[in-house]
Amino acid sequence: AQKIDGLVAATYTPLGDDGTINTAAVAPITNHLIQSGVSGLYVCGSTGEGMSLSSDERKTIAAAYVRAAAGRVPVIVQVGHNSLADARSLAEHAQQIGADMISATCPSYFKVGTVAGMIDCMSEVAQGAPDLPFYYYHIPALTGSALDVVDFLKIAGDRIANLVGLKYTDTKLHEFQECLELDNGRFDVVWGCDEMLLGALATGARGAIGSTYNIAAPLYQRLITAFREGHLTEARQWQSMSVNMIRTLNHFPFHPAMKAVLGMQGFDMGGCRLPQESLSGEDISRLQAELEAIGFF
Ligand code: HMN
Repeated sequence: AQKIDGLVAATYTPLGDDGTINTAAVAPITNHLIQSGVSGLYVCGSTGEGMSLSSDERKTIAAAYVRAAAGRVPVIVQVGHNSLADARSLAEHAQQIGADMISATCPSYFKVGTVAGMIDCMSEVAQGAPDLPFYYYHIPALTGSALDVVDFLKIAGDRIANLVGLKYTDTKLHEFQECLELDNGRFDVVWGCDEMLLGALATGARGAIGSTYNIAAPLYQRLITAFREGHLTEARQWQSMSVNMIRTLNHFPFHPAMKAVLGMQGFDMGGCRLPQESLSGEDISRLQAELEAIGFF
């Protein structure tokens, strides 16, 4: 089966001044990301504000990214929704429009109580796109689900026909390693914490999905090359640059700040939807000055 390799950008959803989705901005950013070396696009995740969009908007954005990618890199559509019926219908849509893979968070208002319950939820969603590889999206900090992900994989692997792996967005390298090593590496476990990419590579990661690959893919490419060639000191320097960059972005609401940086790079993504608060013009100038001060620009 196709696996996720290299840097996958968790894409942003461009919004216009009136707050509606701006599909015209999808093609230019997609071309730029592919030119800067990303090997895939992850659409409508946390970064893409999937949870703040209506299902129709999610379908429109997913279709726009699939069209813009035009088969050059795989597109993974995040279809998680608190209504499992809606999640399933988003999965069906992803398959219809020719997306390459799907991924889904678990329901998160009422918490999933048991591993068996989690498998029931996720198989309901995965069945919507039976022909596509399915990646469970493990992001406990945002879903609030504290179930053991290793236990989930152990059982779900035989119960959800198209489950191929996980997007692992937590910081426990030992748990990530367990997932990678389960059943002789049966699962494709993709790393989701950009500021710890080097640690994940050392643990065996092959692919990573993240937001900051939108603005700094070349930095992370250099990190990966240095790591593969055994230049650990250099790899650490690139990771340290990423840590500094993310610290600076976190002086502001993170995703609105990321969209502002894309604006500075020539890609107008607009602001974010509430509850994420967009940056004022003054904030944007301050962010730019702070990024210049750490040598990002
Ligand atoms: C997505 O679902 O859009 C992202 O892939 C999630 C991704 O793992 C990001 N996590 C969150 O936004 C919570 C990271 O890229 C994160 O933004 C980065 O490590 C900076 O902290």
